[in-house]
Amino acid sequence: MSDIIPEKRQRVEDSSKVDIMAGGEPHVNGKSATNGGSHKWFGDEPLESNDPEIHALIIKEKIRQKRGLELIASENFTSRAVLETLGSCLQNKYCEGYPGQRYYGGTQYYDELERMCQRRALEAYGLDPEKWGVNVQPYSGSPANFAVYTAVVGPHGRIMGLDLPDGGHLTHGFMTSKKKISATSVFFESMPYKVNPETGLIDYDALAVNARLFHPNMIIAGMSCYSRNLDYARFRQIADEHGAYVLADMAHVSGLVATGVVANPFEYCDIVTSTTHKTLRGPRAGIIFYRKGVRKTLKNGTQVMYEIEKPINEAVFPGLQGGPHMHAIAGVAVALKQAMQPEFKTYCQNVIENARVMCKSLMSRGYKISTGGTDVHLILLDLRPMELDGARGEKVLEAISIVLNKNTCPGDKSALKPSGLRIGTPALTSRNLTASDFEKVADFIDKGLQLTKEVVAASPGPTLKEFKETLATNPAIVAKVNTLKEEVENFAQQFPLPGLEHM
Ligand code: DSN
Repeated sequence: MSDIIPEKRQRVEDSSKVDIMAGGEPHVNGKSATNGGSHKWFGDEPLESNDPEIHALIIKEKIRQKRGLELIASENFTSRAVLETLGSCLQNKYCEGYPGQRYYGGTQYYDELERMCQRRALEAYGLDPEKWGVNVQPYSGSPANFAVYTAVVGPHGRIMGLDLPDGGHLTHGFMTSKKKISATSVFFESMPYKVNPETGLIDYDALAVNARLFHPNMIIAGMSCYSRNLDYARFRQIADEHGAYVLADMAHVSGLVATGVVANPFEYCDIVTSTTHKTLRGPRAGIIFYRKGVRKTLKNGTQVMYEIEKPINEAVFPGLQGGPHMHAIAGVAVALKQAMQPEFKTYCQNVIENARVMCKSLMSRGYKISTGGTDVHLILLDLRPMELDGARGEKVLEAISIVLNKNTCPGDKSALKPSGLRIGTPALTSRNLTASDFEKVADFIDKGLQLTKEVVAASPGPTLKEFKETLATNPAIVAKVNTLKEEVENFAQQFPLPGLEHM
């Protein structure tokens, strides 16, 4: 016991599974806890007794997921098989380097595993290994994008991405007039393109005009909140005027691309990045596809080759990352295999169908949907006609166990007061909700937003603080919130939580 400091001794004594033998020697399951065997310092104790506080929070979160309606467009419920890889022995090992060239011993199974993931990634997207390569090591989408810019355009290279308030992503070069917010606008020169504030559709003509002034090295075709197919052919055409690369960040739609239910970026783009946990339903990780072989043939017949494979791989490791997260890479491999099953295509078709059903249902109740519809897994609800804003809508919906996020709408003057709500269907479709269930979800959203109007009316003043206080304390409002929350939770609990029901 001498090697256990008093604070640790206290924790041992707190554990219900440990009995203190005469002399203060902790024993677990009859074996000495300080002398090998299954003692808690050895690491064999279940979380529940080893760390009841963290365990309790996980249980609370699981209950929240089960009782709530998860509509965040970028989230999903991954499978039990993927969760098993994440909690497996693969989490223990360092594997810096690439298959066949590691900086650590003991990596023989990891080489096999990473190669398998690479093969499946190319297969899932129907890519010829002679023409495309893939790096499966990025920790997530943001580092994947940063690695691509580092490798392909270099420091202060010029990038053009959809502006964040117009539905783009932070890592597509986001900055404001006051501040370079994303490091991608600090280390690279960025100029945004926008959507048309009237239609909500990407203004490709304005992009073409601005590209002629900016002469980008890369144009990014990707989004975080845009409900229409991207016109990759048009991006290609605009980029070609400047010899620029086209990077598709297909993070949101990667499952939908794999199953061919939305436009395919691989036809027109040079590089494609993605996260793997959104519509693809895998673990939290990132991936980069890059072209190989001939980039273009000049008029004199000379072939210009793609020379991005080595720079991209070197940018990921050792440029920006250390050891790859092999447990996550194994999870990506599992998700990619699942994505090639016919059932996954049905799932993706349902994701889009359910988004359309919600869209129609909300529009029939008089709501305004940006772009007037959807081709993908999300819709953007514009609350300006209701004289509401996204922050207030999000708060009330959260109070009734509907989780989604506030979002700017085309033409919003301030990103600080977004006037819309982004609503996505991937997660609830994974919980087996069908079109008629999504009608019901639309009905709950409608009730929640009508209640939001009541909270605004009952607030003593116009600030968000006053609004939140009213929501939390006004007895009539609290009673309505509780009734609606109970209805939502009773409905949501009928549906299974993939991967978690057995735990
Ligand atoms: N933050 C994610 C989203 O919600 O769209 C993208 O990385």
